[in-house]
Amino acid sequence: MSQKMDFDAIVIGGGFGGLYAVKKLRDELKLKVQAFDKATDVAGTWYWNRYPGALSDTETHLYCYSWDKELLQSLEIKKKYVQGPDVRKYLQQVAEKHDLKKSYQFNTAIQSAHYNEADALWEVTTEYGDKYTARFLITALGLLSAPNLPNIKGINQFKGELHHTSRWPDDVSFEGKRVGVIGTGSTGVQVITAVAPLAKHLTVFQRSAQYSVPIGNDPMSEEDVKKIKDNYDKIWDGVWNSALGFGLNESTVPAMSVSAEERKAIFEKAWQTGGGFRFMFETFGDIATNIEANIEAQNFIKGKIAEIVKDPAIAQKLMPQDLYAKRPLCDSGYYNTFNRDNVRLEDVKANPIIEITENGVKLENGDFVELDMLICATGFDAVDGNYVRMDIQGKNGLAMKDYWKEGPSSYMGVTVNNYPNMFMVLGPNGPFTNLPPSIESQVEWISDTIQYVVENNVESIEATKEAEEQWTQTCADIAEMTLFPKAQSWIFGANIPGKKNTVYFYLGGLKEYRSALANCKNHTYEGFDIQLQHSDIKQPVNA
Ligand code: FAD
Ligand code: NA7
Repeated sequence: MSQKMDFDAIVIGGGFGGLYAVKKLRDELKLKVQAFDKATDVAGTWYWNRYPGALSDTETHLYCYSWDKELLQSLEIKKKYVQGPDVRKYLQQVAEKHDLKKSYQFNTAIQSAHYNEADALWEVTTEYGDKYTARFLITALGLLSAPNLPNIKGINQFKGELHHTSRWPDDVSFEGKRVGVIGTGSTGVQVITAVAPLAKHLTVFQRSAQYSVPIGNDPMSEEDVKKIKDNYDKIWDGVWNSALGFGLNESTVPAMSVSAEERKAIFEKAWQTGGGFRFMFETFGDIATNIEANIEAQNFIKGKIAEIVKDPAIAQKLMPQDLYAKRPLCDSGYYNTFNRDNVRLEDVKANPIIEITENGVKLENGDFVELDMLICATGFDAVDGNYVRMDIQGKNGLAMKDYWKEGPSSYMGVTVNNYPNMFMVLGPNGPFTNLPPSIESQVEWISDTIQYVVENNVESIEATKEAEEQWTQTCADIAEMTLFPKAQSWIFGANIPGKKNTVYFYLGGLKEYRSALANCKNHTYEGFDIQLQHSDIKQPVNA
């Protein structure tokens, strides 16, 4: 015991996860907490993703915390879905109301976190070389947070404006500009639809076509809002007892159990209602698990593309060739955007980008697209990206990027063998759901666990190898029951060249996930190695 302990807990991240962790540990457990974010303010995802069209596709009333009931009642619900700036505003409100900013040092990237086994302390080093120690490390680094910049020959030579959607500056103008967008995932679909009417010309470089359905982002009447606010307890109860946490009626009806006419009518109703998760999970119960059902959904959406897009050759390019088994997308007029005179679609799977030059994009067939601005909507090194980009070392100096070389593993998405007293929010193999309810569930479990540690003379708590392996296997087994691993997407790490294509999520649903957390706690942290403190060891500092 030699090192001084600066804080009881260090929290990294100022998004939904980090903010709630600070609130719980500082205000409820009365610990001395210091938090960091490399951003200059709170909001995490929504601090960084300021591109035009940024929108949550969780409905507004469920893209928030359940625990601040007062804020739920004052929540501004303008439309069914909430725009990026309004999520930012909400998280600002949370931070200000609970005085959370005073616990943060912003504009500070954490470069390393090393576990000192002798002292059972985490030592954290900032980008400025400052070092701090704490007993507990809470990493709320974000699962869609580490940008994936495409490694295309010549990209750095481009003399026009080059933006990644998740590093978007505030003062971008499109007027009179020839804009290119690389990427047609959830972000690409949003930014393309929003930028097309603003730019002089827009070229979309599409590598994989996407299934997308209308979002149905209707304005909310006073009556709609009242109905939600009067029934919030019941609504949240539905969320906690659901698989997806999106507040929808998760269907259990197999698609092929109804007639073709009825199936079409159900799809049509969902198309008219809007919402990607609704379309995939509220229509039928087996679209994500049964190939026949999946093909029916694919064909319905392809039929819509053919109806909407006037030029049949463009419509054909927009029709995906693979399964409808990526994160379900929804949009505010995406396919219709390709009817505009100022929009051109380049299928860069058929005709790849071979180079980016000072003033545009060179394609394999010799075409050259001159651009003033290039937008990379190329996604993220998702889930473990921020973990392996940081220097995290556990027991015996074990580097996380080495430990996870063959794909990340965790126990319940919150803890990792060899990394005692470290707790992750939305770590690998956590639930795939509407995320604020999963974040809340995890932060509450983390807080309860830390309370247990503090009250029971525990020095360190660490997931066992066996528990971690079993959880990872459970995640793999559940994933195999679905069609998701058969589609190439970030959900399985397939979007990053060289990244291990493996399981990154627990697809067993929120309700089951919460019961796994609760069972572990109720069985006095089964699956954990718990070391008691020696008598001379530090006590929590307490603020
Ligand atoms: P984040 O909000 O990502 O926050 C992590 C923070 O950690 C960041 O601010 C980052 O700067 C900081 N950080 C990371 N590493 C370091 C370091 N080394 N040092 C210092 N700071 C660090 N989810 C949904 O459920 N529904 C949606 O509709 C939805 N829409 C989305 C739309 C977009 C465009 C994106 C990108 C994501 C969307 N998500 C959605 C997922 C979203 O990320 C989560 O809902 C949620 O915001 C995650 O919160 P978080 O606190 O875990 O992480
Ligand atoms: P995604 O879903 O990973 O989409 C990224 C897109 O960028 C996708 O269309 C990729 O094509 C494309 N891409 C990536 N690299 C390249 C290169 N080198 N060349 C051409 N095209 C490329 O990320 P998003 O940001 O849209 O969405 C991620 C999540 O964040 C989303 O689910 C929301 O929750 C928010 P590909 O499909 O790999 O062929």
